[in-house]
Amino acid sequence: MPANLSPEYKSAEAAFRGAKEPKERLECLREMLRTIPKHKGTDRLQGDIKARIKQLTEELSGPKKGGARSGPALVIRPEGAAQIALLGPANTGKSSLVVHLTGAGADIGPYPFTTQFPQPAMLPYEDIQLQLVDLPPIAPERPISWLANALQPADAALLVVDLHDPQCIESTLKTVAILQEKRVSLLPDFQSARIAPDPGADDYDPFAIRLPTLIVATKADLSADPEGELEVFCDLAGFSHPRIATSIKKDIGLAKIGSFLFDELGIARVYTKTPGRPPDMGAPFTVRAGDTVMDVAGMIHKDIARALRYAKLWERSGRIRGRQVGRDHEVNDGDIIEIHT
Ligand SMILES: Nc1nc2c(ncn2[C@@H]2O[C@H](COP(=O)(O)OP(=O)(O)OP(=O)(O)O)[C@@H](O)[C@H]2O)c(=O)[nH]1
Ligand SMILES: [Mg+2]
Repeated sequence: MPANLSPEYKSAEAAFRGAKEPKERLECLREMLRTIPKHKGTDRLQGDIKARIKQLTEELSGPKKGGARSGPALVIRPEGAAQIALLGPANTGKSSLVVHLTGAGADIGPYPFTTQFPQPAMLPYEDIQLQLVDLPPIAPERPISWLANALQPADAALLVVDLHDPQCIESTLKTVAILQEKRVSLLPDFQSARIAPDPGADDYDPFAIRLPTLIVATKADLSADPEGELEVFCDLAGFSHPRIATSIKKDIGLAKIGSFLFDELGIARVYTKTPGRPPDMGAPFTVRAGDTVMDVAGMIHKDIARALRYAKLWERSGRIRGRQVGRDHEVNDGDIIEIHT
């Protein structure tokens, strides 16, 4: 990133990175363009920002006279504890997987390029839900202009591969290369993916999308040794990512996907209670490992976060029972908190 960017620009960029809603992101991009110092050193970045503004504006515009774009949403609003994008070559079983994991309806076909638009569906895991986003195949034959914007809100990805396809390695590497061109990297390590890159670094790219990725091999029912084949595939293709072999026909490996994502994304469920009443164990707030009492309060309401003085906290383990904690106390999965303002 070019040096001498103004503090106004930097704060607009920080807001952009934090914005999940497409509309909010568009506003941040406009603010970035307004505040970026206009000189040669920022030409490329200015061009990038303009291109993103154009794309997002088109995606957000509803049906218009004169035949502008109308139709399904291209950016899915995040819901549930995390958003997970399904990526992969054509016909690997992405839509089938989403249907089996979520019970949603979707277009499934024995031919490539069945799915054309992002399709969200909720995967229940214990008392929370993870949002899966089925996507069209990523292949050189069908470029997807809106892909980078669609992946911006995602927290993680499933790279879905069909080992039964003789072209599997080649087409998967093409998928990864297309993503790379769009500055989307599929990271093998969920832990280090949580550490945000330093915006002050020389090679910092505000448009880089880093998705911790689980490789999901489908159609394990068609193979005598799916796990062995998956290992060979990852060796040959050079993937060090975590991996699971699955089949929807024989129900292999499917249950592991939700628990893997829950654990590796560091999702923590926090239940709330009001003084003198039992806790609400129905719908937990979901945060990430390392988040604080203050973060949970912010999810309840901005005003509550502002007025927060302390909380009383109960741990699921029973180790802590009603202890007073400060706003910076880091919460754990299963905690119950009572907010005092
Ligand atoms: N034997 C077997 N076939 C499967 C399995 N999962 C999916 N299929 C088949 O694979 C084909 C493709 O499935 P889709 O779910 O449409 O694949 P997709 O990746 O969404 O395809 P595109 O949207 O075109 O990229 C269909 O014929 C499915 O029935 C599986 O676990 N075992
Ligand atoms: Mg599909």
